[in-house]
Amino acid sequence: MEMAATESKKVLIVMMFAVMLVRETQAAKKHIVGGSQGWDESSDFRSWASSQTFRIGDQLVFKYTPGLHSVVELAGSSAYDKCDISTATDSKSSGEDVIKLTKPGTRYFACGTLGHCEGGMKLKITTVSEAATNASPSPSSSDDSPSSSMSSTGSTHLMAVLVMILINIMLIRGGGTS
Ligand SMILES: [Cu+2]
Repeated sequence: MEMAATESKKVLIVMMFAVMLVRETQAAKKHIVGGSQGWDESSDFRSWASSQTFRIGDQLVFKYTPGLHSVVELAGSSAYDKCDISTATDSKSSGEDVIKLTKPGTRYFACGTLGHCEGGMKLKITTVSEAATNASPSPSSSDDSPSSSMSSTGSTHLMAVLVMILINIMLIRGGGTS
């Protein structure tokens, strides 16, 4: 009886860890726009955006030297294509601007400094709904190797399977000892 009790305690602890890990993989992420280069003219925002998965609850963080750049949110795709900053719906200039992604859909950002948007400082991101992320997203084309797309969704699935196995073990042991 004592053996069984400590054994199921161990299983419980492992299970709690597994649940925490699953939670961790689904937790909100902070996306540093442009990666290590940040919100800068030298960054390639198109390829950066395609390397990320934006989920509801995630945050965009624009890091730059205040005064040199700014962040404006544009109304739509035509303003984005034309770099029409006059349509800006929101403007930020702190140098570390945080934008929360609250709903699915596409959002458009640009630098408010004259000429910078035309020079490539613009960003288009699409936030996916939670349901869409579970059904493995297919980020566009070339640089998406099968192994990299497997790693995030794969580990989440693995953890889910592990939790199921552990729950089964618990139930079997519980049924056997009582
Ligand atoms: Cu700029």
